[in-house]
Amino acid sequence: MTCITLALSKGRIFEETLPLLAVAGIVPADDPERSRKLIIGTNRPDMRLVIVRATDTPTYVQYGAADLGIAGKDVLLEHGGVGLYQPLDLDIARCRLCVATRKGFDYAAAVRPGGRIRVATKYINTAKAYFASKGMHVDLIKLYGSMELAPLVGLADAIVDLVSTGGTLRANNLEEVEEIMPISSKLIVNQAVLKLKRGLIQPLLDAFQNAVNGAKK
Ligand code: PRT
Ligand code: MG
Repeated sequence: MTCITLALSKGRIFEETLPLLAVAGIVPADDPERSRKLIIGTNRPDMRLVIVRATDTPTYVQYGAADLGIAGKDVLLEHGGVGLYQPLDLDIARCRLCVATRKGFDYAAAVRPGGRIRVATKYINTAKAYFASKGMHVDLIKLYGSMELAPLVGLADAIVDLVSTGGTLRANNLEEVEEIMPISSKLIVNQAVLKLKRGLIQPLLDAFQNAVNGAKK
């Protein structure tokens, strides 16, 4: 039997994907928040889920270890999208990628021609492209978590990070000074797999498309 493997990260992507899977008639056999299993079956004998770190999802799909996956645009931009087909924006796990500084920091002055700022982020590629497109000179510092701390302790003048409610920025006396782009999660498919397993994958793509259309109504 030909099988399909879908890569998902636990947390918000898993939770917001559940209703879409339900519309497609797919019900996971376990809850990854409770189970320690990394491979989870579903009610469909030809479909299973693999639970991965959010930043690893494109890698599993790129190499065909998973046939398809769901990943944030933030993660996809950093990955570069090699070997991936991105047929559908699922409009879930929405937030925005922003530049933020300490409240009161004169960002406008700091980024004037000739100025130079230090920016901490885990989105090095995206940040580099963004500031270059604006002709700004920045020194980028790679972090792996809690970017919000960096400006507070003098590691950086600004951060590039995701914001959804703004609560984390507020709690840390930071403010958003620029939006880089809106973010949502996309369905990604291994390019070779799409051709090889079209018969199995296409109905799934259609079901996801219907679920997204339904959710928008
Ligand atoms: O948590 P972990 O380190 O394992 O990995 P991860 O943070 O990459 O995964 P996860 O599950 O937290 O996020 C998966 C995807 O959800 C991201 O790649 C985004 O596309 C999307 N998403 C949507 C978010 C948020 N909203 C979000 N608010 N990802 C992270 N955040 C963080 C943000 O980085 C900041 O620290 O939440 C904080 C801000 O939230 P507010 O509500 O206080 O503004
Ligand atoms: Mg997180």
